[in-house]
Amino acid sequence: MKIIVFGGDGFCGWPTALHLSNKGHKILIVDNLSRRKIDIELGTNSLTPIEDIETRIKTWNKISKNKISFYKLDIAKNYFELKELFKSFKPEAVVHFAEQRSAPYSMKNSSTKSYTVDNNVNATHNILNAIVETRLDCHIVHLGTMGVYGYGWTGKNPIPEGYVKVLVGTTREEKEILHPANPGSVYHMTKTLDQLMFGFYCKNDSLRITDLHQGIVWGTQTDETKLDKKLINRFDYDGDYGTVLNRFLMQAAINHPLTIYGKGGQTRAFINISDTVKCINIAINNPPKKGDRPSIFNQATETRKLSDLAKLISKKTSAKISYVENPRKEDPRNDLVVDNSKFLKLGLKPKTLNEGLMDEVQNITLKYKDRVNLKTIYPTSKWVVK
Ligand code: NAD
Ligand code: USQ
Repeated sequence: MKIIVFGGDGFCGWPTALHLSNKGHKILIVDNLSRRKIDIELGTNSLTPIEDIETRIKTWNKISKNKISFYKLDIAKNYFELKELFKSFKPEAVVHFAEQRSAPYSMKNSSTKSYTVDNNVNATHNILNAIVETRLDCHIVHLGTMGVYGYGWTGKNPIPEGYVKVLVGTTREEKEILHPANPGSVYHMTKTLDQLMFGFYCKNDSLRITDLHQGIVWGTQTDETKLDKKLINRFDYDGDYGTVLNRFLMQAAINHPLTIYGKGGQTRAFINISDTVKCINIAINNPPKKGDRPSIFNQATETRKLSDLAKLISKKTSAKISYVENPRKEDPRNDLVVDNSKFLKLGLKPKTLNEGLMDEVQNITLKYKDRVNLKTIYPTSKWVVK
């Protein structure tokens, strides 16, 4: 299949491009390299020494019989160039990772808020527009987030995969609707806007769209990125882009106390990067039909309370735990159970936290700990403007 991976230089996009290439697909990566630019803006870096995109691709193309190509483009700003790209490459599927994905960065100030909205909404809408205008039969696989549901559930019922049944009015008419949106940051809000655009374009133009509501991704390497050291994936650890579990693993490696925000009563959903790439392959192989509503999968394999997660890592590594004033506006505690039966039924065999954590510490965080910029560990973005 011919597939464009938008955002294919990023943390999830790069290993996905390699995995899909390994599966025999013809891959074109499209990325504006904005993530690398933001590292420079924030004075931080990937913990792992990542190569530039040209070297990455040259290295892969030496190893693999299936070649990957790269096109540098800001898809939020250059609609006509994007449309021409669709016309010339004629993808049968696209995977859309190309959004600003950090909640703290999206809450930093008015310009990062506007940038996140402009970038994410326009990137998604331009892809939809281009498929309609070029009349290609192209399946969109989009990376959404568990955060669109919010964290208001009691844990008595699992979060359903995208849609909920409701009884309306005095006649108690049954309807199935998109799960109510309850975003916790400007970034998460853009993902709820994406959902509305997907619903509209499925209804109006019969586009085929799969939206993957992904949990927090942890880990670094996949079978493909391990094949050569120049293929290594990025690992974010700073206060804006570092996600909680990878941050804890990096902190344990440098003997820094694990930074729990608040008391750690927040429960979140997690998935290992090697399962991310497998889920995307499964989604590509199981597209919805034309005329269907967006197909939604919960792409998460386990849920954990942050205090339990910190204790687990502390037990394995002897790291200390610290409680930091929470810079975010979020409930101090919540329970969370997630229905992920669609992926399990399609054959996903999840990698659990218990089996992967120490491998990550030994092969990544201890190995590269000297690259940590200590100044970027604590969070600086605050949710409430004072
Ligand atoms: P990332 O920032 O590492 O990668 C995103 C890539 O998209 C970057 O390479 C960036 O340069 C590119 N990009 C951004 N805007 C672009 C534009 N306008 N034009 C072209 N390229 C553009 O992020 P990631 O962690 O790989 O996340 C990928 C997707 O998965 C995001 O949409 C994110 O919301 C979603 N997701 C990530 C996680 C996670 O824990 N990392 C969890 C759930 C969902
Ligand atoms: N947290 C800590 N200590 C830290 C960092 C974070 O306690 O050092 C807490 C936060 O307060 C929050 C939780 O950990 O309660 C998760 O924070 P995070 O930064 O790991 O994840 P989040 O902001 O939700 O965003 C990440 C990705 C985003 C993706 C989302 C999936 O950056 O792109 O959409 O995970 S989900 O959370 O399931 O919506």
